[in-house]
Amino acid sequence: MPISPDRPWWKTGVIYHIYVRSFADSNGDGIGDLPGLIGRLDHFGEDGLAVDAIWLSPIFPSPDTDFGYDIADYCAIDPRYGSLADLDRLIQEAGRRGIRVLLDLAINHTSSRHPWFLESRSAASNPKRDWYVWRPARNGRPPNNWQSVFGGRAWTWDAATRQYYHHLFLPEQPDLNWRNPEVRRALMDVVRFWLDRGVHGFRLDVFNAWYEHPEYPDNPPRLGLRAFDRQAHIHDIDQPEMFEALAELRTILDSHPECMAVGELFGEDPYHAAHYCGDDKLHMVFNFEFTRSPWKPAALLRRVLRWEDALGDSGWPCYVLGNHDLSRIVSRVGRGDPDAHAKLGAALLLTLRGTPFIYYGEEIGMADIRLSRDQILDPPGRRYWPFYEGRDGCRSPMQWDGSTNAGFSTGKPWLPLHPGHPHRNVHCQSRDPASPYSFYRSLLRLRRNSPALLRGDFHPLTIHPRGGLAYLRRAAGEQALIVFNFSNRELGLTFDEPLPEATWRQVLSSASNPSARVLEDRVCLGPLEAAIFLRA
Ligand code: TEU
Ligand code: CA
Repeated sequence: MPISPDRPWWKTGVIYHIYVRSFADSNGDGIGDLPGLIGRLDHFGEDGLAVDAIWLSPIFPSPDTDFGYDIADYCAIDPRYGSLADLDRLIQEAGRRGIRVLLDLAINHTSSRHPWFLESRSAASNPKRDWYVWRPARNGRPPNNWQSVFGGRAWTWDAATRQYYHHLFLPEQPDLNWRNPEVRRALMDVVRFWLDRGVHGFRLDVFNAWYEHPEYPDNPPRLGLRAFDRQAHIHDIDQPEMFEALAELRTILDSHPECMAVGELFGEDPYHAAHYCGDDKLHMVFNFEFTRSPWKPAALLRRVLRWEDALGDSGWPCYVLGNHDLSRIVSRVGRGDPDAHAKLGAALLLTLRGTPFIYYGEEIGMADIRLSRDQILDPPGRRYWPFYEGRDGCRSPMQWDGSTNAGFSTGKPWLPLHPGHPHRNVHCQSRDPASPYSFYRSLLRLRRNSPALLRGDFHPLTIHPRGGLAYLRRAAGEQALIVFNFSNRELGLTFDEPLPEATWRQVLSSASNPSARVLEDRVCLGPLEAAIFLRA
């Protein structure tokens, strides 16, 4: 196996996703902020998880109709989160610990209160009119059949100027018109602004929706539950102009050392994702498969193999177990001990070939909160309740310790804490060697020092696994064997091919009393156990 010692950090590193609003509040207003986060940086340093980068959900000024994904100023920090000086300090303090900072860029749309939109909306003759997507009515009706992701039409009528404007999300999130060269220039300037300040890159929100078809045709019908899903999105997303824009973005990124971009692909599929990855495109596109897959070895492996196949040599795999839009992993998977599932998830996330993203709280096995109807703040949750409770469940405050409000805030948190916080928090778990947190820490450390886990290939040992999963990561000088038991019973796992003959040294098990053993023709595992073995 060729291994290149000079792999870029984003291929060997681990990225931690922070929903800033819910992470650490310094001033008691119940909303997490940058000074709070700076105060918690040791969580990521050498004595903590030792991750390579943190990605911050949007921290720009925003009316918060969609909690920061409706941005009213791209080159400032929302005062509730802090100031530009706080961000500079964060970059510096994180840098001292070897941690890079990534920002979240939502540049498909702005807030309807962004000065650009206020101007654009002010008159059909305004010079910024064309910065957004304005269309006349069609026979007194919207310009076409496009739907909003969050429900209803993707067009809102502006009575004063007698035209519709386009919004893939809320009416408060009007889509920018990327076809206008001034818009594209302004947005690339935003990218430069943050890179020059020292951030190491971006997570790009719904990037493949930047362009729409220039003639705005109807989308063709398709089977689906919601109106949005009942059409094939061939004209409102994935337009060919994307590639030119990504090439420009990539040139800017490459002119700053070690910078990267990971894209959130709307309606992602591995082959679709692969089109957007490469040297003149994005570094990575999120793979959300584990957030929907059955928690079963065959289903998980099938998804891993499909991405490995699709990405080939030009793309790079990455994995997430959850994010701020989706139910948390332990609330979604399997029966049995949630801590055991949290550790199985960690073992999978951190040993596959690719870049792992940890969503805050996963390291302590945090679960979703349940909200009553009047507690729901998320717009789609309010619209579709009781069929859909929205996305607030996975956004509850980080559970740091046993003090007031779990050490998140001295004031009333913007969302309720999970009721389990007195017993499930970083402080408790850091003293318990059997906790998910301790497992994450050991595994992250192991990974950091293992050529096989950092650079090895991916070689499954069972093609149609049942109950358990086993694969090798093979690099020059070291091989790792990773085995999982997804069932609640003891398991003897046999392989489709013989295990390479060697003495395998167990270096980590997720069980407090490990039963994992490599025998001649199989591996034995305890219930819900994951284990890692190494050989030279
Ligand atoms: O998400 C895009 C997106 O597709 C999700 O909204 C998804 O459809 C939904 O969460 C159902 O699970 C990104 C951001 O991650 C999200 O928070 C924003 O609301 C959205 O873009 C608009 O900016
Ligand atoms: Ca605060």
